[in-house]
Amino acid sequence: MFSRRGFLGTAALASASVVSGRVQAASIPEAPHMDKVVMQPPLHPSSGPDYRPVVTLNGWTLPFRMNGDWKEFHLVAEPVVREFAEGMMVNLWGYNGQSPGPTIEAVEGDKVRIFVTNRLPEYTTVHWHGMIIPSGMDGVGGLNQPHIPPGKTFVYEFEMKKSGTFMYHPHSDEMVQMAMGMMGMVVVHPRDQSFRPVDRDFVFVMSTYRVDPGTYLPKVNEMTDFNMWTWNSRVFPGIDPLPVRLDDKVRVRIGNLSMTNHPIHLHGHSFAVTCTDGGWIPESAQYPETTTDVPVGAVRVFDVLADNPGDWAFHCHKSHHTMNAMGHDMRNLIGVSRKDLARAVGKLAPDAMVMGQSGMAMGNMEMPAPDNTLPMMTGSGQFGPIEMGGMFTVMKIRDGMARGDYSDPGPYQFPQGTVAYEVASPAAEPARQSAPTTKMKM
Ligand SMILES: [Cu+2]
Repeated sequence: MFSRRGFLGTAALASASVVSGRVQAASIPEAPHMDKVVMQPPLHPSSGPDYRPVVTLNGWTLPFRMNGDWKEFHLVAEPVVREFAEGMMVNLWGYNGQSPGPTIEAVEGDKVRIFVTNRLPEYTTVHWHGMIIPSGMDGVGGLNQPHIPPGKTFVYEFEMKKSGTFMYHPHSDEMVQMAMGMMGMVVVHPRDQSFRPVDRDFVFVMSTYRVDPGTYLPKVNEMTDFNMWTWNSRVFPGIDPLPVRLDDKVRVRIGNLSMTNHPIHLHGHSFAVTCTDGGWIPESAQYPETTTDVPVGAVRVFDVLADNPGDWAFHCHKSHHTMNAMGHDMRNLIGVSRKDLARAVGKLAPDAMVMGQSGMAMGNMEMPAPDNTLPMMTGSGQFGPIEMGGMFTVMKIRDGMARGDYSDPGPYQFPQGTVAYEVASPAAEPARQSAPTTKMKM
């Protein structure tokens, strides 16, 4: 990582009145690189206006340097290897060592200069989704700028006109580049720190991939039939939990750059959507929810008061989005006698496994899978298998956590007598309405 102090001396040289300075290639800041796939601690600003930084699930914030009154960032578009969860590596494209790229944080009113170096084998651009910027900085290749050829560096310069939550992604061969994981989030903090402050602030972007079992590369021409449903290119149990201190005010910022909507659901609380990529929602227009749909190409931000301690599931409510790669052509066999079926199938395919007679619970089942393939439903908790994959994680709300401590507090210690329990003996047969014995008159 580079030193920001070393650049303070240049402040006097730059004129504060210059809004669009053309910079020399020699002054490109070093590009920080990340090799870890777990949430990095919040990056507190050491220069410029102060703010309470966000944390990125399984990700990090891109450090900046001040150059005069400009905040300078350096993104490097490049091939990366991303671990979706332990046991599965995927060859993606991303930025600065990871896919998605690092979160870019700034403050309303900041002037930012973002260098983009292209180390991909084809051209690219960066579009700043939702941000109010000059047309020539909007990043649609061919329309707003020439595409950035491989090996070249372009510069984007604009003012962060409004605070909020935005996204970045290419507008250049985007079917391929988005399917390969090129995206990231932008958080612009309000200049007035008293505007809707929170104690904890999480951000992530949702994306989907088609990675066939046993392979390492997404199919980039897939349009609908995705099989990996990811938050920051991770799937459960690889997605970081959200550690929260009891009674903290928590903000969760969610971007959707997948090709379908995701109804995102938090257990144990109600929340209000407070911001979209269009801006802050007035308090008079907010209403309580427990699930909010995040449309394609949109951001939804909710604020929640974490006043209910425990381990709370936090997930997409489309059931197949909380699973990993699965066979699509499975028949529904609930209620079919496994013995009869096994006998019939066994004649045709001696190694076949007949499943699904009483549902598809997989707690005690180990299925053979090709290399680099995660189980369809996986993960375990203190009471047994969780049987999830994809877009699922846990908000862990604990009394006694330190402010700003984002370490995983481990499983919840349930107070005695607060967990659903088995009763000693079966209840009496429930009363049932018996069928009418006489014919009804029609
Ligand atoms: Cu979903």
